[in-house]
Amino acid sequence: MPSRVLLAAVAAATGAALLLTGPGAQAGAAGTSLKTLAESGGHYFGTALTQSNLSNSTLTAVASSQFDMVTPGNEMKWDTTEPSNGNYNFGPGDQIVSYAKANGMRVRGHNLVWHSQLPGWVSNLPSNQVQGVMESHITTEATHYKGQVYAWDVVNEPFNEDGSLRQDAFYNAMGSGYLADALRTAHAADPNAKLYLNDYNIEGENAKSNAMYNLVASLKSQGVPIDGVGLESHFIVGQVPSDMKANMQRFTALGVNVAVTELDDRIQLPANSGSLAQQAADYATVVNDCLAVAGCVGVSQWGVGDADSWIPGAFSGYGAATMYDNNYQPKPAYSAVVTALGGSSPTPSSSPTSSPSSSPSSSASPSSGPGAGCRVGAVVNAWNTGLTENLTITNTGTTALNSWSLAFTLPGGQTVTSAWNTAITPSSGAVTATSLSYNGTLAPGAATTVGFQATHTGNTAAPTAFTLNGTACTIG
Ligand code: G2I
Repeated sequence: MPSRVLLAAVAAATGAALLLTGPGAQAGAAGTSLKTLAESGGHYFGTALTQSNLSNSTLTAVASSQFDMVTPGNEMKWDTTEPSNGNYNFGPGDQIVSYAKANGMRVRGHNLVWHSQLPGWVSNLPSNQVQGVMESHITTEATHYKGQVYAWDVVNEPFNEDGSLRQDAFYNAMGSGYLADALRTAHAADPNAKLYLNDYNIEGENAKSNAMYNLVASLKSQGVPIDGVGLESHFIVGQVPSDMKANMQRFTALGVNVAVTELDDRIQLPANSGSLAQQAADYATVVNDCLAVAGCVGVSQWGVGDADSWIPGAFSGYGAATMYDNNYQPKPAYSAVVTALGGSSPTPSSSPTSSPSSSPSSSASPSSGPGAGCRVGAVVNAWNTGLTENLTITNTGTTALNSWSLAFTLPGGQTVTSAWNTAITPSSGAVTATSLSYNGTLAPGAATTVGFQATHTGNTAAPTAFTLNGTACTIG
């Protein structure tokens, strides 16, 4: 090929590649996205949007390209929709529905009955008027949106942490019967909408989720229309319950769907490559748990990007809870979710670099011999086609290291795609992970944690042997 033709071809290819970057970037060369990947498995991938979000074109570019389900962040709540008795305002909610329709997205209605964002006039009603007002509110709102919402969170957050019902205006007036009454009223207004009870801290098995389980079982046995349970899933990084899948399965065994309705995973700021990697593993865990449960219909993130998240305002010092950073660039969690959904993982702009640092000087470190010793603990988080692995390296010897290199062999089929706190080369087979400028020093007894993300073809095992600066390490 003449060189100028080659140059033109390279330029064209480069141009095409550039089109795939930036806000709303597609996930890979095949033009995949969260929504197309989710849809290929019969699921949806949603986000919450508020009215003010709609005027941010960077945000909406991501929203419309990546998500196929919208939950209005505030616009369908009682304080907006019926600020005074009998006076309804559906304008803000209608704007969200119009945006969703224009972009081929469905809507999760959120919510009809909730103790919060409830106008004072409802809480101040004499108790013998609450049932009528609640039924009117549900009927009017669900009728207004009839045929336009896929699902309703009919009652939001009914439980206290100990599994007792909140003593809000509805419970105080009607007792526990308000839940069945709300569901029946919503069903009468929009028989095709899926009706959900939604709550937080019910993702694992605990007193609150047990109470939700018992409630759903009781409602089902009475023939009350209930289609699903929403697990809000507002997590702290590293704390996704290990029994989330089992918990979802026990709900679906009752004959209802489950959905992850408000996913975020907050990090103590500032985020670093380690916390972002753990967040990526957490997001992958949640998505994989949903995919593994027949009857888990989809996952929604609460907000598009970190700039839209409620977390910094509610939890001082925490943030970075979504898959997109403040500039709507995808974070490692985005890649992890793409991979979990079966796509090919892009390299997110904010992922930790895996480019090799300058080679450590071998003379700076002792090799095997008197004074040398090490221990390596490996923790693997795997999903269907990918994994993350954290390696904690402890200097168990008596001599300080100034730099280190850790040799190990990756199980067959594993290929490293990115690394944090280390550089790994080559990407498969017998590899070496080397220290970076800031973690080469390892005093006797000191430990450092590094890690990597890899694709796999079925073998998700950790390496079985490690050698640090030529010394064989113990495992554990
Ligand atoms: O709190 C996070 C979510 C927990 N589950 C139910 C969701 O409905 C809830 O969403 C949040 C919204 O994202 C926030 O935007 O609900 C909050 C209220 O409980 C919303 O915050 C409120 C602020 O507290 C108000 O000061 C503000 O006027 O948003 C209002 C509207 O912007």
